[in-house]
Amino acid sequence: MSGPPGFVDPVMTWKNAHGTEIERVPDNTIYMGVVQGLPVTPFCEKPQIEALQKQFVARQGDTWIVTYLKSGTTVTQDIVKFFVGKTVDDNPLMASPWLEVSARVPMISVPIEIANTIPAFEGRRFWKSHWLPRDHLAKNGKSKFIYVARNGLDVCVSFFHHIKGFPMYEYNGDLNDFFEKFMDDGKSLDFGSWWQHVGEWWKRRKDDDVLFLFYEDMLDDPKGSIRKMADFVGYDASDARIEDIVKATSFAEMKKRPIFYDLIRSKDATPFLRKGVAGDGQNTLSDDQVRRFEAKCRAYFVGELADYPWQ
Ligand code: PPS
Repeated sequence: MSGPPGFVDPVMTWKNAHGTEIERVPDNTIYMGVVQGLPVTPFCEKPQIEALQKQFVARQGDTWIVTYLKSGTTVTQDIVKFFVGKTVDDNPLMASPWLEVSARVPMISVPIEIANTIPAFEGRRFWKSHWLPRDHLAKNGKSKFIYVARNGLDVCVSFFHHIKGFPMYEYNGDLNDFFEKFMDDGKSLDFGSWWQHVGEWWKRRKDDDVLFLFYEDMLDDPKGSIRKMADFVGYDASDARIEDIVKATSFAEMKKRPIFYDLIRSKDATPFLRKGVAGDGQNTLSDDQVRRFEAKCRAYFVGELADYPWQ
């Protein structure tokens, strides 16, 4: 795997020297880690996750950006970087480190002992997580959570391109094969089932410490969505300031800026910022696949979520 100067490929490190720290999902064609029974991105690491659960000290003003993969995490990270005094060219990934990832990927994560020392900017710190709502993400009385959900059909297609593009997954399947893996409650995909992830956080959507947003609403009404985030974390911004953040974090503007992930994607891969639209899944998957997905939503979700609020 290639990468920027100084980048140590953690997957190869594990495969070569730390094979017991992480195991491959059995009988699977995607290289995946497993930590505490949950399939995780190969970049994640058991010691880091355990340190996060046992040693991380939550502080008043901490906010976690929580998502199932491919649901609008990075654009949310790009938005909140402005809330902690960063400017347009600053790396969004390090303004809200992904603490489940090994600190051996220093462009996106930090060791937990370092995380504990990161000073709050005007009382705020941000972290990224794809973890389910338990352990370090359960109500801890101090942290807040911005949860972003995206239409699962679009997540599925985006996720397929994501996995195809990162050599660490070693995936040779096609979209039909991937769709079946997604439908199989993500037993062999990073962070498990989309239904479970969204469903668990949906139950928490009215809690005071949770701001539940839809990616689709962020596309339709970026100003309103950013204003909600700002109010939620206590970022006092004028309308003009919010307008500036809207402009800077549009798909077109973000695409002009380099993002670390593209440095470690295959040369022929789709870019990390691929399309940035709603409805790609419906247009790409077959009618039968769409029907099966919707039937699973109706069977799994109850109430408003089953009514498909993201369309
Ligand atoms: S990851 O790997 O889980 O962190 O991915 P994540 O950032 O959650 O999702 C990536 C998808 O979000 C799209 N994206 C955007 N959409 C709209 N506006 C902006 N600014 C933006 N930035 C990223 C990105 O293109 C991925 O979606 P797809 O459908 O693949 O294009």
